[in-house]
Amino acid sequence: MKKVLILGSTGSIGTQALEIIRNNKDKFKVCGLTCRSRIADLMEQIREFEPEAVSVGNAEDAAKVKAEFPHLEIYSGDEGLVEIAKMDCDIVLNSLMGISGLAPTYEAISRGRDIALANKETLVAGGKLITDLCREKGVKLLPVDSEHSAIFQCLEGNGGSACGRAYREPDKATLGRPIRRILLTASGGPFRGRNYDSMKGVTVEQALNHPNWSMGSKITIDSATMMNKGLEVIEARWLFDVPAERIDVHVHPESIVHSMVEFMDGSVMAQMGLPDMKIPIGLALNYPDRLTLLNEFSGKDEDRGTDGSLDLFTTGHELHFEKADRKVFRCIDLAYRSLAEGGSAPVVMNGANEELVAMFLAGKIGFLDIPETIEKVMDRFEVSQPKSVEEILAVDIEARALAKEILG
Ligand code: MN3
Repeated sequence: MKKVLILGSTGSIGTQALEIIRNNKDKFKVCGLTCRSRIADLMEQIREFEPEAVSVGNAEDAAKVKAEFPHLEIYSGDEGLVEIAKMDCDIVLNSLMGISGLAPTYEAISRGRDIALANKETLVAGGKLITDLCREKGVKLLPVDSEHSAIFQCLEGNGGSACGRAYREPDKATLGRPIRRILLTASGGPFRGRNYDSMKGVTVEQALNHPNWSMGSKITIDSATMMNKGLEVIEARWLFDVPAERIDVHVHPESIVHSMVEFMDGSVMAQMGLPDMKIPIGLALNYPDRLTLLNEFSGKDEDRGTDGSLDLFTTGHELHFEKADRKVFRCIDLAYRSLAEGGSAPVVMNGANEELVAMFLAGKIGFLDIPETIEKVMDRFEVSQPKSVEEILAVDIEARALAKEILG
C-alpha cells in the first residue's frame, strides 16, 4: 500500500489521480491533500479519502475546514504546503500550479520521498537544485507530464530510469545512455499554422480552446503560446540530463505519439496512446508496474477501441509531424535561450511568463504581450546563479515585478 500525498488535489491532475486511487484502493491510500481555493471540492475529497492532513490557501479557509473536521491536521498558505510536504508518505504527487510547486517538492525530496511530478515549473526554475538533491537522496523523480512520461518509458530498458543516471556524450560513452536525440512532440495548440501578426487580437476564450487536451487555464495558455513546449524542453533537459542541443520539438497535431527517443544505432522508440493524463499519472503513482486503466477487453478484435484503447484501424488516425514555427511561437526560442544562458535565466523567463499569463487571463494585456514582454524582461536581467529555493524565489519575484513595470 503506497501512501500518497497530493499537492493540488482539486485541479485537473489531482482529481484524475483521485479517480485512479478510488479504483485501486488495494494499492493506494491518500494521506494528505491540498488546494488553494476550491474548499467545497476539498471537503468532499476529505470525506471520501479520509486524509490525515490537508493544506489550503489561507487561514480563513483553514478555519472553515477545521470546523467541519476537528481531528484533521490543517495547514494554510505557502508555508502550509512546505509543512504538509514534511509528512510521512511514500510518494508526493506535485500537481501544483507554477513556481509554488518548488519549495514543497524540495522539502519532500530532502526527506527522501519519491516524487510524481506534474509541476514542470519546479524543474524549470530549480532544475539543478532539485535533480542534484534527488541523486543525493536516492529519490525517484517520476514524470507525470505526458511527453516526459513517454520519454521515460522509451528509456526504460535502454540505459535510463527515473532521474539520476547521468547522460554522457555518445561518442565518449562506453557506459551511460546512447541517446542521439529526444524528439519532444507538441500538439501545436489552438493557433497552429497561424502567422505571428494574426495572433495579435486573439481572445482569452480562443486561447483556452485547446484541440486535444483538457487542462488547467495556465497550462492551456502556455500551450497556445507554446511556452509550454519551451518549459518542457527545460524539464526534459533536467529530468533526463540531456543537453538542450539534443532535444528537438516536433509538432504532432494528433497527440497520439507522446514523444520519442532516437538512439545512436538509429532506432527510434515512441510511446503512443490516446491523449489521457491518467496513463502518465497511473504509471508515476504505481511505478514500476502499470495499472489496468482500460475496461476489460472482451476478446473480439472488432471491439478494440470501444474500451477506451487506442485503435489505429477503426478510428482512422493519421499521424502527422511538422516543424514548429519558431518565428511565430517565439516562446520556444526563449526557452532554449534561457537554457543557454543558464543560472537564473530560466527562473526569470518562467516568472515573467507566469505573471503575464495571469494578466492575459484577467484581460489586462494582449496575447502577444506575453512573448514580447518575456523577451524584454530577459534582456534587462543580468544572469545570476541562485543556489537555494529562497534565492530562486527572490529572482522569480523580481522578474514578475519587471514584467508588470514594462507593461506600465
Ligand atoms: Mn505536456
